[in-house]
Amino acid sequence: MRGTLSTVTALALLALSTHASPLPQPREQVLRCTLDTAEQVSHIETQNLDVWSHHGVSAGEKARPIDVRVNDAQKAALLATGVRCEPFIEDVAALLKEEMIPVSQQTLQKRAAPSDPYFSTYRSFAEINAQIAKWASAYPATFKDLGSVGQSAQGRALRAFKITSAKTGPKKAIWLNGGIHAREWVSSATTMYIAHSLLTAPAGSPAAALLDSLEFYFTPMSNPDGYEYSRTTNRMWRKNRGKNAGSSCIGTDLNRNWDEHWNVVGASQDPCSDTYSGTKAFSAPETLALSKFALSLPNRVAGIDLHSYGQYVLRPWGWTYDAPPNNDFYTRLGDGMRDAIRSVYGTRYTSQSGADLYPAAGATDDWMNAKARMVGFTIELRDTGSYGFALPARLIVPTGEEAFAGVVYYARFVLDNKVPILTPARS
Ligand code: 0X9
Ligand code: ZN
Repeated sequence: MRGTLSTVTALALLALSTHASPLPQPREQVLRCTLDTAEQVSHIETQNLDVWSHHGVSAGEKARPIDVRVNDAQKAALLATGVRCEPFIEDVAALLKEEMIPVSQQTLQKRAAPSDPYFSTYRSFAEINAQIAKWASAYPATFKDLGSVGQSAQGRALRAFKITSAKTGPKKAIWLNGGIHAREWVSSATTMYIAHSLLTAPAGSPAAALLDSLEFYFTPMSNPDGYEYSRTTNRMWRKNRGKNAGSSCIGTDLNRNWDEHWNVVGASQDPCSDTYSGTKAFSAPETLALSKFALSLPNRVAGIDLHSYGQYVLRPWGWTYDAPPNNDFYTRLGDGMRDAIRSVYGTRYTSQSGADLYPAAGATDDWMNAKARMVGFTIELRDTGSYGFALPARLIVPTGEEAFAGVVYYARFVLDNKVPILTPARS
């Protein structure tokens, strides 16, 4: 989606500026709607409807349809505006039940590469931490538990670990960050799956070979408070759970709170918005701690921030349509990751700039590229909207397998190519 920055800013904000409502009730649906008039756009905004699709909400012929979650009353009011909608997800409650059906042990065994039962379902914060402890004792030569690199707003530990081979010598560092958005459960699951794949990579495989030249650093759960809140109270929660002075609304969007063109586009200063960027860059303890952690890695060269959904490989910039210096490097890398992902199960990801999804500033990826001297990407994992955030647990492993292929490609690429260091983007 292209347009003038100001128009797009407003529209992109609309896409996410929902005040999340409680856990979806029975008979909530997701409708796919094509907006024809400004009134219809404004209805979505004033009613704070939960828009699931990534791109902005806009009216007119060229506008892409949007996916919006509604209950019966909201649906009636929306349709009264004359908007053209079709049911896209008939029953959100049924979808959420399906999400939680664990994969049977039998199904896991039947897979070509039998997987760990850990990946049969979405795991809690405590279970993720227990798995980290388990790996530390099972793989003492390759796995190092780095403990806590900081605390969330509610005092939960931000856990980190490192995977590399026992081989010594100069190594480059890659950082994989998961779970910054609470409701994107498959992000943390995939981050853990990538760790699992590295730990269990057969000797002599391309993945195992990477560990002789690289250190992989993981922060699989960078928004633990939001994640737990999404598990227990409001499945569609996105932000952290920090209090906001002077407002009863909770939370900062941790992917709008980084110190890179903070708040210039695609972010809100309304604490009730789902894209609230905080009082200043790094006002949230989570982003401050994660940024310090990344900067503490002197050999850092690259990082990926994992999100869902949409199936995108997003290269810089995310805050401006301008192409970065060395755009060719980024495009070749992104396109190669897309193709590597597709080679596993044929799943089609789109390789493009973050801004071409919609411009949004203060995000992790742009900070990596502009401020941390790292090659930074965002990956939006499965799917393209059929399940949206509520991806069934049976899809954790396939999503992880293909994402791992993308990560292997990416790691090889940054090893084999001269990594461009971007000068800070112009302000
Ligand atoms: O809006 C976001 O933060 C990301 N999409 S999501 O639906 N997972 O929330 C996209 C971020 C892409 N990167 C930048 N715009 N910098
Ligand atoms: Zn996200």
